[in-house]
Amino acid sequence: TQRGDGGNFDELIEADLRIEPRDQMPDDYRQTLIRQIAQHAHSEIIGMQPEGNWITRAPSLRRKAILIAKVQDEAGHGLYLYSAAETLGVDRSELLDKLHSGRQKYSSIFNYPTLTWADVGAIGWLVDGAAIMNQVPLCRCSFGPYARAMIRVCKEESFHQRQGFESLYTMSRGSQRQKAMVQDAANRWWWPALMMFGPPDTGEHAGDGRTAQSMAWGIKRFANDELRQKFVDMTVPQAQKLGIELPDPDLKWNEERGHWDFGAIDWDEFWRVLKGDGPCNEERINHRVQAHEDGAWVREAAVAYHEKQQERQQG
Ligand code: FAQ
Repeated sequence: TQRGDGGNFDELIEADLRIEPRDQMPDDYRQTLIRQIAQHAHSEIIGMQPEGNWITRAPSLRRKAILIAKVQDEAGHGLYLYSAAETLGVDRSELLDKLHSGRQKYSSIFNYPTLTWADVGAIGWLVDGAAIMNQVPLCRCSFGPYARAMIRVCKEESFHQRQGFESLYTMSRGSQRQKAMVQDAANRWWWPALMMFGPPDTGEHAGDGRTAQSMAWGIKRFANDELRQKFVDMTVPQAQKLGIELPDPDLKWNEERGHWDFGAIDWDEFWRVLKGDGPCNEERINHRVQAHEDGAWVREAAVAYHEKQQERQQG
């Protein structure tokens, strides 16, 4: 079976080959991908806001330049992902409408505020850290355009994670006040970062659970809880290096399992934030809608320019 050449869907999935836009695919597969890629794209775009909040207040020119570049990278990821979604036959403006009207989601994590400069470091360390843990397996996603987009996104995301850690490491060796800011940021971002991996796949707090079907289709490669555990295992030693305590009294190395045990996640908070009742949901969407409206003239100018070019070519 040839890839991208009208191959049989089940055979391609069975052989762990990529599905390309021109291949026939079940409608549910297409819809699942549109939903996930759109949600991912929206997260990148909304995710610019919490950090963007600190661009004018970065403590040095160097930190400001790094932060501007990072926020710009997130914009690039969003655009890249909207393009990947468009290969499935949807229009970007339709996806944006759904975001603005609350019919499509973005990651729960971006509904939390960035109260101090240390929060910018904590986003790099924990949020980008969780994002890469979830996205590296997506480089092997069965849908070609999404998998390929993830390769570049992950390279940039892992650089972001390191810069976040480096920023916190610098502060953690600074004054008492700086150390306290690092601890406070970790206290507030730890649990929301764990929620980024999505609801548990089993048990009383599980949602409708898309994991099993998405894994069968090769969209997801690991269950939410597996990735969450990998993230905890990776991050605890990093917290030790920063000299901070993670805000979980139940965090304990389990010799038998070879993993860190951790405490119960507040899933009521997660579902509340998803339903729109997080600390910054309203602010994030209002800001996004305003930015979209303010940018209308750019879209109009681009269309006018395109039409003029076409007229010239025809004439
Ligand atoms: N937030 O059955 P599952 C980033 C929803 S990028 C909001 O597990 P699924 C970069 C889920 O949609 C961060 N909603 O669903 C950056 C579903 O709702 P539905 C974004 C969530 O899709 C860094 C329902 O709950 N990354 O951070 C969340 O199989 C720094 C049931 O859940 C991606 O999007 C959540 N946390 O698995 C930017 C990666 N979790 O549609 C700026 C791609 C779950 O049934 C600064 N996405 N839901 O109504 C994925 O890997 C998956 O979509 C999961 C969820 C793992 C997030």
